[in-house]
Amino acid sequence: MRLFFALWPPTEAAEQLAGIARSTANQFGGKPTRQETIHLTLAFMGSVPEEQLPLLIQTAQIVHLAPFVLNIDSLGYWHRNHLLWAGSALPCIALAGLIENLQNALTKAGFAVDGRNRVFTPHITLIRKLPEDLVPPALPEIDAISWLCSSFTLVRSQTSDAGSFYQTIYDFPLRQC
Ligand code: 2AM
Repeated sequence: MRLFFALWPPTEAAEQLAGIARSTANQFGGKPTRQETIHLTLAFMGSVPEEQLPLLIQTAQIVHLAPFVLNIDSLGYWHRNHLLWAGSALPCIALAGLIENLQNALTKAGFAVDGRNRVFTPHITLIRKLPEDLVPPALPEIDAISWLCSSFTLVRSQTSDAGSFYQTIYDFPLRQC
């Protein structure tokens, strides 16, 4: 099973982000992310054997952190993978703490977290497959979109020609004990 942990925005925030994805894709080209698939990845696990699922869930349950407000207020562009994303202009300390705690717990339990040794830039992918010859654009400013993150999710990813499909496997409430 191809799995990842993510923050899933509430409907209103997802609607706003999907609107930005569509309008920006009209301007620059590329494939906007569908509203129902908008998310922020915390840890990408890649392929995990199904029998390891209980341990994976138990491991993520160790993470006890308080809910926090995430503020998405800027766009970024990665030429190397032709991708436009949304993120926070100022790093969110609570989000960084969640990513660090979760990835540490997973690694300690023996799971391989993809990109663990690279710089991890938390982002919400809004457009894929931007034209390869696109000159780095002056990105539009966006109004801040905020939401209270009170849980994170383990998600199964299935890809087909029609795009990526995500299935929630388990929700983990954020709470300090
Ligand atoms: P992306 O949006 O920048 O592609 C599901 O594929 C999620 O996991 C996406 O948010 C994707 O980020 C992220 N991800 C991180 N590492 C990945 C990898 N090696 N392969 C596919 N997706 C990855």
